[in-house]
Amino acid sequence: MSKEHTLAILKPDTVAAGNVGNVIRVLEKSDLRIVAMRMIKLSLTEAKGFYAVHRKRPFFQSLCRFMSSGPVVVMVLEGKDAIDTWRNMMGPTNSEEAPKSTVRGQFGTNIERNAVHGSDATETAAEEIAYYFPGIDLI
Ligand code: FUP
Repeated sequence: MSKEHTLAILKPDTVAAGNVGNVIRVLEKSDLRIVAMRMIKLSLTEAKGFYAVHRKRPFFQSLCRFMSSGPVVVMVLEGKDAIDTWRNMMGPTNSEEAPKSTVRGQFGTNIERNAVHGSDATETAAEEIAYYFPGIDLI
């Protein structure tokens, strides 16, 4: 796979803990490049829209409350196999099970407060990037 783009979110726990710079440092030392970035606060409705695929799951309400509890940083990352590369850097969903070498292992707390999000496939990456960066011109 050649050059790819993915959406990363530094979740409210990362911002509240003052770990935005730490995650950016990890990214800047990696083979990925941050090509767009902004800080926003999701409304509860926006969080529900973003995680709509999980709307029937028992953790949905709590997840959406958490995601709308404070500012987040949304980013577009670029690089070779960016989607898988970022997900490998993130580590598994549950921060309690994530190796310390991963972002979720280092900066997350549990399965809900897990520090970061990353798109999981080419189509979702395109949708998520368009949602947070409408009209962005990625080559
Ligand atoms: P991931 O792709 O690793 O972000 O994980 P999922 O798409 O399965 O889940 C999306 C988000 O839902 C996770 F980041 C955290 C949250 N979640 C929970 O809060 N509880 C669960 O049991 C599973 C996921």
